[in-house]
Amino acid sequence: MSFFKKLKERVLGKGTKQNEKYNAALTKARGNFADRLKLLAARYRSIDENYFEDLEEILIEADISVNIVFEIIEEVKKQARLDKITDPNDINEVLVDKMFVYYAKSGEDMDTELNLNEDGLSVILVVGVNGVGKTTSIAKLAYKLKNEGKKVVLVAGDTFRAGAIEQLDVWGERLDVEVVSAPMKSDPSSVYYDGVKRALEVGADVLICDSAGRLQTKVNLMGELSKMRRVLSKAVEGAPHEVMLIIDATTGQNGVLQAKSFAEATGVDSIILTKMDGTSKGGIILSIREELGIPVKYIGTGEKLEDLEEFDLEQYMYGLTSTMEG
Ligand SMILES: Nc1nc2c(ncn2[C@@H]2O[C@H](COP(=O)(O)OP(=O)(O)O)[C@@H](O)[C@H]2O)c(=O)[nH]1
Ligand SMILES: [Mg+2]
Repeated sequence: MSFFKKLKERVLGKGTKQNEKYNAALTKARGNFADRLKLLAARYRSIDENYFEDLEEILIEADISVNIVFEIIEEVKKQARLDKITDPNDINEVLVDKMFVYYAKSGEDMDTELNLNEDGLSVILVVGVNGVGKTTSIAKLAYKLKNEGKKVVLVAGDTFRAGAIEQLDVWGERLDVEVVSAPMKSDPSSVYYDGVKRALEVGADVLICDSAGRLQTKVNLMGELSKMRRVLSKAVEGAPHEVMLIIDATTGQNGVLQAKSFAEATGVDSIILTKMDGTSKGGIILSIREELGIPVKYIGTGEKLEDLEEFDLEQYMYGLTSTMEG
C-alpha cells in the first residue's frame, strides 16, 4: 500500500472530529505546500536538477529551515536512486515520508501528555513573546482540563501589559474558573505566590500561570523566569510541573528563534504552536523540532475555546498533504 493511503487510513481511524479540525486548520498551509508540489509534479515529466531546485524552493517557502531542506532532499534523492523513481508524483510521496521520519527521529519524545501531579496541585507556567497567544491558550487549556473534571485556578501573571489582567478575568468568568490577580506593575512572583496559596486553599488540581511576554535581554529574562520558578517550587514541591512555551506559527523562523531564547533562559517542557489556521507555512513544525528539540503538545486552530488540539504527527502530515493523493 502506498504511503499516502496508509497515512489516510491511520488518520481516519482516529475519528473524524480531530481529522476535520486538522484539515480545516491546515487549509492555508496545504495550499502553499501540497498544491504547489502537485503543480511541480505536473510541470516535470521526470526528475532532474532543475526539478530539485524548484522543490527546494517550495520547502524553504514552507518554513522548513535550509539545513533540514538539504538533508531531506538528499534523502529523497537517495531513495529515488534506490527505487529507480523518476516520476515526480512518486517523489512527492517519498518526500512526505522523509519529512515524517525526520520529525519522528530527531526527537525521541512524542508524548503529548501534560506532566500533571496525580495527587496534589499541579502548576503549569506559560511563557512566550507578546501576542503569540499565551492568554488565549491558557483559557483553552483551562476549558479542556475543566471538561476532564479538574478544578482549575488561573493566575494573571502578566502584570506588565495594559489590559492583560482584564483579558484573563473575562476568560475566567466565561469558564467559571477563578482568576487570582494583583494590580498592574505588581511583581509577578508575588502574584504567583498568592495564586498557589489560593489554589491550595480551594483544593484545585491545576494552577495555570500566565506571564508577560515582553522581549528583553536574555540576562533579564533569565533572572525573571528563574525567580518565578523559585517562587513556585518553594510553594509546591516539583512546581512548575510543566513549563509551556507558546510559539505563533505565523511568525515563522523568526518566531522560532525568539522562542529559542525563552527555551534557553528557562527549562521548557513543551510547546503549544498557535495560529496554525492563519499560516501558510506548515514546515515550521520541522524547524521547531530541529531548533528546539522540545515536543509540541498542542496546536491552536482558531480563536475559540475549543480550538486547541493535541499534537498528532500523522494528523498534521495528512492535513498538510491530503490533496496530494493520486
Ligand atoms: N486564529 C487564531 N488566533 C489565535 C490563536 N491563538 C491566539 N490567537 C489570537 O492571537 C491574539 C493574541 O493572543 P493573546 O492570547 O492575547 O496573546 P499573548 O499576548 O501571548 O497572551 C488574540 O487575538 C487571539 O485571539 C489561534 O490558534 N488561532
Ligand atoms: Mg497575554
